[in-house]
Amino acid sequence: MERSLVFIKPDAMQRGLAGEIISRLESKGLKIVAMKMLRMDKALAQRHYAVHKDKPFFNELVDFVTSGPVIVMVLQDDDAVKVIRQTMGETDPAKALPGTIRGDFGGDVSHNLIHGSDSVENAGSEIALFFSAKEIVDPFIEF
Ligand code: IDP
Ligand code: MG
Repeated sequence: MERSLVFIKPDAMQRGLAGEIISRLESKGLKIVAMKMLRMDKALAQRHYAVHKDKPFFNELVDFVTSGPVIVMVLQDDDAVKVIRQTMGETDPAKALPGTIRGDFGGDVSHNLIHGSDSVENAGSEIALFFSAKEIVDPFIEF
């Protein structure tokens, strides 16, 4: 079982796409094991995107992701990281295939609707930034 950190970015929240995005992820079989809405402060956004701190778009990225609320989730499934990345589509919505979230709902490279961890290792540290262990509800109870 693998876990990934996903958040619905402020552009998707503003466009009313949260339900559609969550629905697509659930339809792929991913289980929500943690979820909350929050507005990131700059410190949290800078830590989350620390790997990009020397990129020319870093400040714009931090400003954007702190510009409004996000819904942040931990999703779980076999191969969750890869399945989520495939469901999201490529970083640049112009290059993302139809059928993917970014390919179908567009935007641009700075406003691309969704974050998903890019590796199991990064997923672990990203999850720890947003959630305490007791906020993650696992295992799923059979009923
Ligand atoms: P990812 O979200 O598909 O993993 P990353 O390369 O990790 O893409 O970049 C993180 C985020 O930074 C992207 O989702 C996007 O919001 C933003 N970003 C990436 N490249 C650019 C760029 O060239 N210009 C502006 N923003 C960018
Ligand atoms: Mg990334």
